[in-house]
Amino acid sequence: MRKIKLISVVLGICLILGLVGCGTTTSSSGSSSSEDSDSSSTSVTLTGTIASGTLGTSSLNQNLKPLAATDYTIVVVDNDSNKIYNTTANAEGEFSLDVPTDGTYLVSIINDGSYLGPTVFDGEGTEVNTAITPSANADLGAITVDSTNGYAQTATTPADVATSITSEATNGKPLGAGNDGKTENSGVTNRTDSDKDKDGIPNLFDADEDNDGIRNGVASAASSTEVVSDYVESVYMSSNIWADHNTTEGAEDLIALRLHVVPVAGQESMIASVACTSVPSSIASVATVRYADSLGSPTGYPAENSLWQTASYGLYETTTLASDQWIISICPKAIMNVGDTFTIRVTYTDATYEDFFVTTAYVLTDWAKITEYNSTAMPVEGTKTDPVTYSSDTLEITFSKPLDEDGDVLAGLSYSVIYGVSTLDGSIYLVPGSSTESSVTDTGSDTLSYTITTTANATYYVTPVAESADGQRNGEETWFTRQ
Ligand SMILES: [Ca+2]
Ligand SMILES: [Ca+2]
Ligand SMILES: [Ca+2]
Repeated sequence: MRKIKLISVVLGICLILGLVGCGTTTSSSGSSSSEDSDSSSTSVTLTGTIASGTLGTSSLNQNLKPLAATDYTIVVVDNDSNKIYNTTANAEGEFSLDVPTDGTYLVSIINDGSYLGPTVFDGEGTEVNTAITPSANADLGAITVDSTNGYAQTATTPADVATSITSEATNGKPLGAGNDGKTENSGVTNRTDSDKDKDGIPNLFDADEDNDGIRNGVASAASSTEVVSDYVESVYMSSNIWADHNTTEGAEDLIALRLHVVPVAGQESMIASVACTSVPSSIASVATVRYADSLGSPTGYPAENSLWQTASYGLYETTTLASDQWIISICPKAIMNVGDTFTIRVTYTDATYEDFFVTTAYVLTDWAKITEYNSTAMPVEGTKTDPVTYSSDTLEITFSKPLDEDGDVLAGLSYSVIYGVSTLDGSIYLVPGSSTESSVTDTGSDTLSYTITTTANATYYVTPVAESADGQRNGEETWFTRQ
């Protein structure tokens, strides 16, 4: 009897807003649980060797060489249950992973905190096979990983290739390879598989799992948000950006990115510790710890502004929230990328653990900002120390939408405007303790407008807000004084 550890993954998407963020956050999925299984009858062992090379050439094997680098993680998704199994290759690129017999599995590679791509087992041209159904121990042999093209391929076709699980491809390259699945492909009919839009990228890591042009988590929760675990209810990322008008800081310095691990109610005491075993290389050495009262006074929380790396990328149990969770809030301090992936390990009191993955589905590079008021371009004035002055009865604001990593409007967000009368504290106008938030219908235009009825001799706090389904909010805070 061997113990098989199922691992769960979560895909997050991060969000972030723009921040660089990420984009989405999300959460995840996954599965898992630590269960005892009789490996002799219910599991098979997958082995193989990760090697670097260039795919899509006739001399596939000529460039093969074992990867000396560690931190290549092999993530196997069960196409029926979406359960996740993972392991990390050794310095020679070798890996071994036990999975239940006769499951159908998609195999992905993560390297250095970023989703690298799926594995192709057979096929060429416009359709390739991206899954295996091993009925016995299977040596997948050399798996060439092409980080430039964003996918991997076995040197030979495994005997147990799942011929029914295919991905649309171009010259043998899955359509989602190299773009984290975010490219919208025409002529695709979705299915119910773990790669529902047939671009080769498992839903768990696909920035747009249903190929509708809207990133995971923006308009609705990703399918991978549900975690299957005896002890963990959900794992997700959240973020927001509240920017000062005319700030010179970039999104990477403004974003507040939180990772959350929520235990199953009543199972809190089973969790011994939570920490990331892998974080995106873009932020690993520079991200700093944020603090806010809303974090719930976590036990042992690191010092504000300290490097998260110094705290070994830990998450901390809250003590004052309605229900406890493990949490960390960070400032990325560097631009993140779509596909950036956090591996979050939850270690239990019996020393077993489960891993969950949270992946960035979009990165915000701009946030909701007022561009005009009463048909006048927004000036440099408008800050808490220097409000814009106007004299009409109403204040009509026009605001821009957040942009993604490609400089395009991030589709699918919902919009609102927060406003309220601000009071002066010394030389600074405050964010009002009581305010109104009104939704704004998205007309489809690049900018949206909203009109506020105002009274004379009052100063207003006005912030346009862009919000995603998974709770990311961002906007620029401005102040207006009606004379
Ligand atoms: Ca996709
Ligand atoms: Ca996909
Ligand atoms: Ca979508």
